[in-house]
Amino acid sequence: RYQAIKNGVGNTQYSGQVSLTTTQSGSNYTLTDGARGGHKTYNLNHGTSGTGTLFSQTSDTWGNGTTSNAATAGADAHYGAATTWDFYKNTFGRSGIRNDGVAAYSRTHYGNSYVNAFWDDSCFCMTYGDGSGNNDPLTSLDVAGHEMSHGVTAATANLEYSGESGGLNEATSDIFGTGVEFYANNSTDVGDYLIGEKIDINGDGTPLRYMDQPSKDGGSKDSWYSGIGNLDVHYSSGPANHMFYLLSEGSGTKVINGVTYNSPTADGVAVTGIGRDAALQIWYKALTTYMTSSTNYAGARTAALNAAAALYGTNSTQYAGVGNAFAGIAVGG
Ligand code: ASN
Ligand code: ZN
Ligand code: CA
Repeated sequence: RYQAIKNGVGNTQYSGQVSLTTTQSGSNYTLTDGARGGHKTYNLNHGTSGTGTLFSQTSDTWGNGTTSNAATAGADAHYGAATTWDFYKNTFGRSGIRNDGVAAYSRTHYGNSYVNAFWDDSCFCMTYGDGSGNNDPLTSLDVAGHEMSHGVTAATANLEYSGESGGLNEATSDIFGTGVEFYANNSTDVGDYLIGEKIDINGDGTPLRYMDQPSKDGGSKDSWYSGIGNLDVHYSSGPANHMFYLLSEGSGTKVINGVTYNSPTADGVAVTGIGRDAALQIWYKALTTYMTSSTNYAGARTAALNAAAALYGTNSTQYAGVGNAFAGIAVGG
């Protein structure tokens, strides 16, 4: 049967109106992205196993911006997968999560009032719950980028998901999820150094995590200390998130896209940022070339210094910036 790659329209819940790559098959359109490995987006319709049904309809306009239309979450998820694909391809030359050109797939409407989203390496797939009261799907762009980046980590350094390496694994997902959000350059979903600011996961509109000062979430730490590996990985990620913010933007107060950040350093010494683009390149090279499954915070510093040396040289401001940013989270030589 005749199949063609199409440019559909998504009326998303979190990112406004976006273009979606879809597939026309006879008189139907499906959420199948033929431009990015064939990524498919499914509707579990509140089930918790299998794939449910592929989003399919006779119109190529998807969702209505609210949870009243099941395809809205499909549009957000499909947009998140495409933007994550494009971020990795155009920022790092990485073709898909495993760098083999193969797409994952997405499942939306998992369970009932399920307040989480997760990557599963065994199915090579992404799953999104609908959030509290099935009203706040976990399909925002930074969450999508966070979760699929777990697949990238699994395919590269494979940081073990416990102890300090677990915190580094989590931070890597926050770092690249944030990279995806900035990459999108979406006027209704601007980039920030907050995680989950759109999904109202706390019920009071506050974000899940803050990279400039992770302790603002009430559980994460701003700086490394011996024993941080005993925390939940979503809290021991704090120092690495903080390091990435310092490396990108520097310490102190700064307004970016209308959000005010205030980033302290462990030793009170001011840090100058090297810019987010260079910080992303350094973290990606560190992850994919120098880190291993057991890398800890000290090892992450060495990996990032090695990456900065390879990319920019040891006399560069970028190399010095890595040392300064790690000193800012109490990880030194
Ligand atoms: N959403 C969670 C995360 O990516 C799922 C998990 O517990 N791994 O961190
Ligand atoms: Zn995670
Ligand atoms: Ca965000």
